[in-house]
Amino acid sequence: MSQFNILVLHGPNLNLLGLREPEIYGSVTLTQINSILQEESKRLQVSLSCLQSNHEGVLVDVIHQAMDKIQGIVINPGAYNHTSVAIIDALAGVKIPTVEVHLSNIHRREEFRHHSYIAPIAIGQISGFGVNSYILGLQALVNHLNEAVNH
Ligand code: CA2
Repeated sequence: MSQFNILVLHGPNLNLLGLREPEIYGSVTLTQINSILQEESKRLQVSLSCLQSNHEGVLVDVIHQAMDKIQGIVINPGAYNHTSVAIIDALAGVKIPTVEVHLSNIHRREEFRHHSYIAPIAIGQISGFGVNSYILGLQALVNHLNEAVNH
């Protein structure tokens, strides 16, 4: 196992995945996504923890608690992506490299989803590939961390 501890954060309503609106968000549940990511983390030789919350303050607290323990974050902020200054401030405050992911392509959807508060402080954004957005996001994050160590 490598030295990297990765945190996957899921924002509001993502606990409903696979149970409601499968035409937009697919039929895979959040539990299944987390176990796919655990599998991928073994392949990438990192440790992974996952958390979902419907509460902005809980997400802010968890980001603060990640300081000095977590080397990288994959976040699907859900609707908070388009509203939350508190989450960007928390991520900017802890300075943990972060990748923003979305199941749907936010740029092909309603105008209000096009703006991301998180994007300017993220390493990058992956949007529109369903569950693969998370896998690609995790791979990109671990690549980024490995490159930083090897340079
Ligand atoms: O595409 C994504 O991953 C989003 O982050 C999902 C958010 C949405 O507000 C963002 O614009 C894009 C919504 C998550 C809601 O998830 C549900 C899942 C099943 C049923 C109802 C909601």
